[in-house]
Amino acid sequence: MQIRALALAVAIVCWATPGSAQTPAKWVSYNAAAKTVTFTLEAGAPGSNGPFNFDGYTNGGATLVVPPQSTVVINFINHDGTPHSAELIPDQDPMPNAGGDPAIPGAYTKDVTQGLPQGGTDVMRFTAPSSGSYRIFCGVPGHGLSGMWIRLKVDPAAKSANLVTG
Ligand SMILES: [Cu+2]
Repeated sequence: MQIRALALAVAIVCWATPGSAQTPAKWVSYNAAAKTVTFTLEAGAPGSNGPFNFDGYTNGGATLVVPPQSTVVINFINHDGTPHSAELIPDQDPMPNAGGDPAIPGAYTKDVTQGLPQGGTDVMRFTAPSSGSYRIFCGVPGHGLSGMWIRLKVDPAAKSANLVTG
């Protein structure tokens, strides 16, 4: 009986660890010399509340803050069985149902409305303007509206890149 209780406790700890161990530093890095932001964007990141998330965040719950005029490289991967994509759109309501033209040239994955299959990857690469607020949303119809989006902010005062949560 004691062993069974211990096994259960270990199982609970192991189950809880992947989510709580994910820190924002895992997702973003900044090369000051090259003025380049590198961001990992995982659609359907495991260990979080449902698969319709980016890096475990939904409904604007995380903001990628980048310096003005920086080069932004976003490495996208879809972990989920449902196809997903990513596109930069203006930070305004109403949010579109599906992907269209990106807010900044180059700021979208391939197959924006169709989505990339499980394991699919693509790289978004664009230059940040001097300032502005945007959303990174999934362009597959209905996904953004169901909460599959986070924020990107070009902060004129930013000297580095950060993922701000909460
Ligand atoms: Cu999606």
